Amino acid sequence: MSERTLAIIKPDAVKKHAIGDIIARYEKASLKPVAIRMMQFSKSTVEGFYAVHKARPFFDSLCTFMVSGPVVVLVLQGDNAIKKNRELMGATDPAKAEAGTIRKAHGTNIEFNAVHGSDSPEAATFEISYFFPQMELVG
Ligand code: IDP
Ligand code: MG
Repeated sequence: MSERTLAIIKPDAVKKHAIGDIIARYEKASLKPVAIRMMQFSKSTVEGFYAVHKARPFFDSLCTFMVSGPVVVLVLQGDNAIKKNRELMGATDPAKAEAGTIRKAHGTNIEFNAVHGSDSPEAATFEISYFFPQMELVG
């Protein structure tokens, strides 16, 4: 079933000039970009986006990381896009990520892990609408 997911190329990966490699991986996996936006998050933007993690001990550190430089926010569309993107990303901790995954290739540690991907249909709906009005999705 074709569905949509939200991906973010995080500040660490943008600084490493990995935008092109990461988008190429999405395309090769038949995850088609239907919206792309490069932006610098404000603190309130990232706190709202990661509100589900508010109680986690790493919340403040995560927010500081996510405002540390520009990010690329994308909507990806394809069959089983949510699960497929999670597989392409690899485990949260790059040290535990499988070979061939984005986090294995570009992640540094459990916090600086190169990419975000929605983890459920509910999260994808919230996350896509957080950044893109419906009319900006070209797929
Ligand atoms: P996910 O990105 O694989 O879905 P989540 O558990 O949703 O992982 O965590 C959101 C983000 O918070 C991670 O991608 C990572 O950047 C950061 N993070 C997760 N766990 C830790 C931790 O134990 N220490 C520091 N940062 C963490
Ligand atoms: Mg998550």
